[in-house]
Amino acid sequence: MTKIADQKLSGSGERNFRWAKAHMGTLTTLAEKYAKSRPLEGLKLGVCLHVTKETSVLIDALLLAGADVKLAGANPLSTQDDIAAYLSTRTDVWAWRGQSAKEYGWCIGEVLGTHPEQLIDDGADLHVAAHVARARGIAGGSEETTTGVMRLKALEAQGKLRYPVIAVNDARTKFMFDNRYGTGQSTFDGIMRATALLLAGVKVVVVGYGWVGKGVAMRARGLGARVTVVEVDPVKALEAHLDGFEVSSIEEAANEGVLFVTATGQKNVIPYEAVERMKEGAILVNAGHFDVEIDVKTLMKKAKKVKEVRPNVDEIALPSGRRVYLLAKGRIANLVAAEGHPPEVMQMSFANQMMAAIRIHSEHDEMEKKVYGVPRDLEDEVARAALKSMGVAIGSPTQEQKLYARSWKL
Ligand code: RBV
Repeated sequence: MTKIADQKLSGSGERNFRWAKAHMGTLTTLAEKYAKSRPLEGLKLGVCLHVTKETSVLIDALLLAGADVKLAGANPLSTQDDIAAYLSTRTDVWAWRGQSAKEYGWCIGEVLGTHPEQLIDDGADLHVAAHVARARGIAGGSEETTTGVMRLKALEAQGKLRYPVIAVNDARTKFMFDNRYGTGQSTFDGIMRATALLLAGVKVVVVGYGWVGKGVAMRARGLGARVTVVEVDPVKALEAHLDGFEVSSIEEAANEGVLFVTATGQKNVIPYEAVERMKEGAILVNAGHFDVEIDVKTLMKKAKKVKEVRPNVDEIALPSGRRVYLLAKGRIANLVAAEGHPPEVMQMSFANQMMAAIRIHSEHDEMEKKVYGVPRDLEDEVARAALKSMGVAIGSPTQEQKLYARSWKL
């Protein structure tokens, strides 16, 4: 009941699992605690996450807490085949790198076919597939990323959500760190592995100034790039301006940029017309969950020639005679061209996932068919544990200070 690329990679997968685990103290402390109490004993848990070394540490924790886990990858190109091989020695896995869209959907179908009682998802493809199948037998679930939460909130607004979901993405200990510092670093990790080009002095255009865009723009600046932000939300555009970035429209920025990074969760934020105006050699990178942010479809239709010039780099000859380069086929480049976010960041996201899974399991009867946030006390618990794992000590307010904060009266 497993389909992966190559079982022989499991030794390498186990080494990478151990490396990540050693840097994910927040999650492993929780894992040790729940390995004793086993709050997920016997729970059939369907999981759709990027199959990475960090995810293997979460899967390990869920298994130790007693869950019966079935795993599919959350993107056709993001699976680390050695990790899939290692995890398949411990549970059922349907994931390999380089799937067609059809194979990707098939893997999700296999997980649903095991009749899970609860789901963990990244991007909501598993949740949506479950809903198409009327979500029979599913008591609840959680969601990892902005795009997935957007999709689930849309279902909720239409009155179509069939079970309670915890939006792990909406925890401050997730989005402020994973989306910003995680994507900020791993996107450039992907860009550098794929292109090996210099970033200092280069005009980088970041499309979107949400938490991901902020992280990408901040790291681009740190690398010495000249950064322009494209943002259509007036408040976010203002923020980018006061953060000291050039702020522009995609039409304007298209003429100037050398490296373009999308981080919006929206479709066609780099339309084909913008690509047509770009300089010779411009590089296009997507850091958002789905491959819809750059209009790759039209680009491929119009292209005179497409050729892979390096792993994860396609050279596209345009009708104008100019060439542009597309990274990772327009899919989430930090996971396709690099290894995703670093473990120290994912320990927080996945500690939230672990606690969300336990909460849904124990409380779904009292919950409504709604998208829930993560309670503030859980966020604080994760932040404290993360600080400890990073060797940072903080104080606490005195009794006098606590009283002072509450002392204001009319
Ligand atoms: N993401 N996972 C990893 N190393 O396992 N890296 C990134 C990893 C998740 C991240 O939480 C983000 O919200 C999501 O991928 C986008 O699909």
